[in-house]
Amino acid sequence: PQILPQILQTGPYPAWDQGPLDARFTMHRLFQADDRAAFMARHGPHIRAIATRGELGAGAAMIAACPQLEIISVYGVGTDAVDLDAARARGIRVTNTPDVLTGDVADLAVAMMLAQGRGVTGADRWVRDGSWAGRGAYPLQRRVWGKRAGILGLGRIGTAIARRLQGFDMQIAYGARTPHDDAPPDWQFVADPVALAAQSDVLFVALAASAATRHIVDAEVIGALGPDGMLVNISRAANVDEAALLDALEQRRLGGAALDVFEGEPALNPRFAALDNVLLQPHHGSATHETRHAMGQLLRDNLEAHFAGRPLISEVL
Ligand code: 8YV
Repeated sequence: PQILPQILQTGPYPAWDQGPLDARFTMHRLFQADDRAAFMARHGPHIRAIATRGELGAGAAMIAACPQLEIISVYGVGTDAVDLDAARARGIRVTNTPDVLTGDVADLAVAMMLAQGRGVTGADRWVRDGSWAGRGAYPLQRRVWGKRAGILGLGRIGTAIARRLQGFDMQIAYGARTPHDDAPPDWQFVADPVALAAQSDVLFVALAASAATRHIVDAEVIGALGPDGMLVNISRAANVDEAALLDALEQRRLGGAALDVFEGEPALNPRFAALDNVLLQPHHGSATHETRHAMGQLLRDNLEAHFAGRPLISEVL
């Protein structure tokens, strides 16, 4: 019988992905193992690929436990949880799922801005709990359209957010390492995150997370955004100093925040739940049927391409 490539699977996939993976590869489900160390000791030596998810990744220890490892295929665009240096040092290839999720993540970022800005979830509760009939009109909110947006990170997702915001007649400024020559001329480049925050009503964090971007949104940036400003994070929690953010929200030094990502998620710092000036979302920027099907397909297509000796489709390393 044919010996199928052995793949380490770090987390669950939907049935429509698991079926085709099981048919084509021998999948070793680490997340179902009672004793993970024993599981790795038994299967690690035979593993040729790791199929992982953006937030679970493959750290140095996992990579070291797989001496035959050839490729890490990430179900997600963010590869911050993969030890890229360790992979690079051993010539291990890494793929992700860019492009297919860009529009959905940008949609959610804009939805979060609108929901937080106009009090959409509070207004829903107001209707449901009878407050509308009992207490009268919902409190007035702040206008969103026409305001000044700052986009930290003008990659695929940041650009898709900015294009959507143009439809709300918002002024666009962006923070990046260098100006983007292909950006529309009316999108202003602001190198310093503090300066960007100071001139923004809404600051979007759309940066790929790395050691270099850790806590790039710090107390100073949050202070510059100010009591009328809103922070929207659809990237990674590590890009924001969460303790400084909680302090500012509690002390009303920041107007509001809309967050799809949290330190230690899915567990949440309990201070968040007590706040009425923050919108909380369960890391679901890419979570539509359409996009998740496309992400699973791309993950498999990269693995298939690798084992067939064809060029990878979306290669990080
Ligand atoms: C997750 C993401 O990967 O693309 C990313 O970087 O964070 C998400 O798409 C997704 O939740 C699957 O785990």
